[in-house]
Amino acid sequence: LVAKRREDYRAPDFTITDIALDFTLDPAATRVVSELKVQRQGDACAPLELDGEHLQLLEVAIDGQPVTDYQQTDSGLTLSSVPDSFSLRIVTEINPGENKALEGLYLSNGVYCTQCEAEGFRRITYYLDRPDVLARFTVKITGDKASLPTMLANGNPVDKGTNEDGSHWIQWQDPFPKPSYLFALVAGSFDQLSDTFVTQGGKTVALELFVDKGKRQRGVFALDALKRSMKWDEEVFGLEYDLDIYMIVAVDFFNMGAMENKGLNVFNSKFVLADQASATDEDFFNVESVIAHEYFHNWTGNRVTCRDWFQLSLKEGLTVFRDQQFSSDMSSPLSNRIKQVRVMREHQFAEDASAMSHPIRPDEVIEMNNFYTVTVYDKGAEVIRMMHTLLGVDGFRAGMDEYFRRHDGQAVTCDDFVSAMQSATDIDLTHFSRWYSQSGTPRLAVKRSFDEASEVLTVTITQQNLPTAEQSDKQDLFIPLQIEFLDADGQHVLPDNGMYRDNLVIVDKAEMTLTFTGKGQAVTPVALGNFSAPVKLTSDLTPSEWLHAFRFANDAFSRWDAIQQLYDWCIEQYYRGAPHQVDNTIWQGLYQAVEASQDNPEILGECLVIPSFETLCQSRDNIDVHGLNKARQAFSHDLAKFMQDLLLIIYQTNQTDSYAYEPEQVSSRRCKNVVLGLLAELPLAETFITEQFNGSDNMSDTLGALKAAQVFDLVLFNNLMNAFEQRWRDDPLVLDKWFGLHATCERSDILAQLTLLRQHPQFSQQNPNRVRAVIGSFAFYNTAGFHADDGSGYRFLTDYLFELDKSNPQVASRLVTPLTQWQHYASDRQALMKQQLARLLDDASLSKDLYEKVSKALA
Ligand code: BAL
Ligand code: ZN
Repeated sequence: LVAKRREDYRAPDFTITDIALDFTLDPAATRVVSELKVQRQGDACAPLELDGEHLQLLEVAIDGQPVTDYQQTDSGLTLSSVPDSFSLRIVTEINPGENKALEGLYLSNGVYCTQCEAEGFRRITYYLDRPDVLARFTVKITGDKASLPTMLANGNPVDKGTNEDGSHWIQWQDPFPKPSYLFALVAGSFDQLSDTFVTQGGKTVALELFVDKGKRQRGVFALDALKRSMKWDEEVFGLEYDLDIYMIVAVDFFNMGAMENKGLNVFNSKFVLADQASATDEDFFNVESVIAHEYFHNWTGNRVTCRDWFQLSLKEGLTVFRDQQFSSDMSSPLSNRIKQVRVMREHQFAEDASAMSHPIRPDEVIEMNNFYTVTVYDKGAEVIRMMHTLLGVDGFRAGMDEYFRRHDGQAVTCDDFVSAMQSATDIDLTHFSRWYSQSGTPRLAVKRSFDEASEVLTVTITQQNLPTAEQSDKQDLFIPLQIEFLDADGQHVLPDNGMYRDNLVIVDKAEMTLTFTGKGQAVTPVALGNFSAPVKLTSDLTPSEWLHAFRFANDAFSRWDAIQQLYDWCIEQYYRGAPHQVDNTIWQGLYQAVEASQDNPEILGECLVIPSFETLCQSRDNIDVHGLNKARQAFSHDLAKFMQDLLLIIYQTNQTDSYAYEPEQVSSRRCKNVVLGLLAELPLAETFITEQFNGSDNMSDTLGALKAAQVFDLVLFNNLMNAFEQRWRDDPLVLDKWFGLHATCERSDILAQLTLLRQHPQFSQQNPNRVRAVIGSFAFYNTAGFHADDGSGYRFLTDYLFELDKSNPQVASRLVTPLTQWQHYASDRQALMKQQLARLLDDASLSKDLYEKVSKALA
């Protein structure tokens, strides 16, 4: 298997200006007629090399004449001598019913649906399946009228009719040239929600949402979220929708979260369906943010797309940044920022430290599906955010305007984006743009030294960029570091030198120093405000200074982070077997910090979350997994015990009235449920958990009670879980929460439990959501079970991956991630993990998805 390299990009020798597709839908034998207008644009002798996989070729004709002198392989079709401009007709047959990989056109639960990004279109017909070939699509769909009353494709419906055999047909036309990855087709029987949106230019757009029969009510929130997204993009970026109709279809079988196909988004139903009874506040949040994300792609992704797949972050990093800004405007900047940073610290830092490390713009790819990563998406968004910080709101908007002015209708690169941004700022972005090519998490250290004689306090900021798996040479990056300085009274002070602007320094070399003259030595630097750069920060702050920072820092994120750093320090003392180092001053300090925040449930709820095991791993090496996990649990227990009276008060004062998904209630519920999770460490919690479960009128509180029961005791947990199963047994999407809770339960018989879950009537290996809920939850979040000392957790996952890889390599490749991230653990554990990876690599039939990750993890 050979890797493709970014530097090998060549413009295609041909382009396709128009494509007319004609589908006759059939579960086992769908016929696809494709009529292409092909235009040579490169080498006069070049053959036409079309991509195609899993296709049965029936006919090829050029300008109406049948052709037989072509070469057909497993991966494509080559026509050696073709004119410079011609029409090409290709007829293929495909089998959507047998397509369990869920790429291309597939049939599940009676619904035909497509997923073409990144390279799925080649499973539908032979084509130049690359994002820099933009064509106008016309699509005719013929299907059974009774079972497929709804048949959709991109663009606007232009014609329809009924055939004599009782089937019906419809024709769609998309006026915007687009790459094949944005093609979509859906056919099935749905409940439909309809609405309209009037753009700021006065155009009325029809909005249509299609959901499973009987789920209409659960689609209302998503449709509203769409309207909020459309309005926000007009207000903040001046971007209007461009077609007459915008459709969203929710399907149950989907590898990704959702897909931004032009005018016809296809969604995993998990990110559409939400109501009070069945969805948590977090679900509502996710629905709104994914709806927004896919909508925002209409400009950042569809109108301006990627030249090649190495440029994926061009559209994904930018669109994640845009959806993050939207969510923050819809709810609260602080809780949003904390959520985003948790993803970075738990998952992206882990990826950067692993064998799968790659820059946000990767250089080498074997299987593109492996690069829809937290690095490309979330670190990509952090890079855009740093530009936003450097350019300011107006500068960033000016850069975006210029980007669309230059590139609307084109397929471009990350360099093109930076160049448009460059036009809107005096800052030279050349150094900054290394963020696109360098992988790894920079380490920043902030340290102080005091010279008694001159009374000068020096703050030294160093950056270190360690080699990563695929890249040994590193350069210093251009890092915007938000920082504030507090004196002993909590007053803000400024250094003599070095500030770029208010609260911001630019760390663009290995070391820089800031000095304070005559301010004494009690100056506390509070760095990385608002997580201004995706770096790991260490500093020489003491526990009492973290508490000081919490009390006096202006930046709300820094206040939260100060408590997190202090927790990390405390857990480290437990881990080293010295819990007494966490003395009464620290407990009292934490108590007072919590007490002082009682009227702010938002920050309180976040501050009472103990750093996750995964986050703790990112600042440690040679980890004794069970030692660290137990240290974390013991610290949580002692914290709950010390604060018991205060936690009870907070639990009571944060009860909410009848349910509404709105920011204040969300914060209170979150705070209450985080507190219940801590109280679950104590015997008195049983009543609270049971009462909350029985009295709950919403899924957030129900799940909060179940999570607390999981911590409290197995008997209570099992009782409540059984009741939950009774209530939701016919609703697999909701039951995923139950699957996930069982799979993360730290119990000695967890593997037997997992086997039972796999036998559950609602479990289906064909459905990615079920697989992620059971196997994914176990591998990613069941620390004790997955990392069992005898290696049985690793073996269980590996055995499962052998099976799953045969039907759905894309999902299998996601699930192998925890096994590939062995770098932080002690060597005996690394050996156990590698043993299982080696079993996978030994399998000659391994998919290229798994091969790429496993072989790198063992290199
Ligand atoms: N483009 C793949 C799904 C998403 O990021 O929107
Ligand atoms: Zn996206």
